[in-house]
Amino acid sequence: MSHSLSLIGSTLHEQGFVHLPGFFSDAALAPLRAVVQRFHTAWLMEHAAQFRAGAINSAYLTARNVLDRADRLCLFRFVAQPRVHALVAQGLTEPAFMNTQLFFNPLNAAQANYWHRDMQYTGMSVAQQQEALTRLEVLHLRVALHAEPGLELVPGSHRRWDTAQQLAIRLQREGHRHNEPMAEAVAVPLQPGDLLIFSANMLHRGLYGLDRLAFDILYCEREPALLAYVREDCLPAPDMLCEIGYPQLFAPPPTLEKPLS
Ligand SMILES: O=C(O)CCC(=O)C(=O)O
Repeated sequence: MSHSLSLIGSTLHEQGFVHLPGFFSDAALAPLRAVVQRFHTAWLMEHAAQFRAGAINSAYLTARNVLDRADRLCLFRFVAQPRVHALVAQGLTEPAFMNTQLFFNPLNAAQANYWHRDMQYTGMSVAQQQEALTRLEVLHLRVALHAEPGLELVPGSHRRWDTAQQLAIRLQREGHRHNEPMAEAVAVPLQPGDLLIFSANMLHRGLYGLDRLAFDILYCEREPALLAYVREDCLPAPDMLCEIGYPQLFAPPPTLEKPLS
């Protein structure tokens, strides 16, 4: 690794993101690309209406009923490989696997992108989002499978609440649109094999174009409020765990408390 782990950790802590160009070799990427392509082809066939309606991402690639055992194992091994685990451990105290997503281009090339913090889609009020900002950390690890314009991010915003203007833009208030340029943003274009780690809590938006097909792995702190988003059918079966590194990453979602009878 060309950067030291502690420098990656401190950059992630201060900026909210780290770009590691060429982190994965072509050889490491080839099996992942093939599995992802199989998932994407199946997804497009099954979700044609959603794609036509403007979808730019899919999720739950490791679900039991989509890919076969060998493909799922390939994904789990990728998620839990030592080099990746070492990075995730720089940003999270007790990391847990949360989900996988795939980001691609909209059917309509003119479709607008949108600034957001991931947490705004969980049903939290604005006050709750502000309170949760530094408490509920989720990291995206974006693996670029092809060249893509990447993401635009506002450095430091994972630890800092929106300015009045940023809030108006991302929530489309006071006549603002969520695809307006945002002051202080930096764009991070990606090449195949690049890894971009970023906090889901920060202000960010995807940049559409080129052949973008990005595999995002989401890891979170082992907090019940976050583990509640883990889908049990997306975790490895017990007989797979011995074939995967760091099985402790795959924490089952918290069980619902039994109602008192
Ligand atoms: O790439 C995109 O379109 C958006 C990515 C994003 O918002 C995310 O990963 O949370």
